[in-house]
Amino acid sequence: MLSKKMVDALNEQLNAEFYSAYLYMSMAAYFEANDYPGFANWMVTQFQEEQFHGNKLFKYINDRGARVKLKAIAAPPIEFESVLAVFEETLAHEQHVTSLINNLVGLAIEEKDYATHNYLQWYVSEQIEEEKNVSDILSKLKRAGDKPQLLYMLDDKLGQRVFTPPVEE
Ligand code: OFO
Repeated sequence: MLSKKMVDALNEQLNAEFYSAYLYMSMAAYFEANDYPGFANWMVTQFQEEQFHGNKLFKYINDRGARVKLKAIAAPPIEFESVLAVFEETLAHEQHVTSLINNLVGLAIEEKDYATHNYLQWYVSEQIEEEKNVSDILSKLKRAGDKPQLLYMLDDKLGQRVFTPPVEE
């Protein structure tokens, strides 16, 4: 059985995942408004990934016989300084989410909740991927600098990203 403290913490994380989804949709809207359909597509795919992360937590809390309690989702920022600034904010956000996951793992260890500890390992691995994906894009953006042609090529490439739900074990 999950402790009350753990249920509250998992519900907080559920909210954080849906906030991430909301944040990335806002970034997609910014890109759409600034004629970067490929970057917008990448962010919409990220939105779908975050929904998947949230849904996975929803299922776990229910499977353990606890109660999901949804809270208000904070409003994300709407305006951004540049393409580079958006991806810098994305990396900072993912690093923040990694710290939230690490705190959850810490709580699971503290409470000797080995089932939740085991369950959270999926998120630990996922965060490595999340940070790496954004870091790779940031390196390319920095190399492209303000050369419109390179930016266009990167936009085109990121337009090919599609969401593939991970196979659930
Ligand atoms: Fe759910 O990983 Fe990003 O925030």
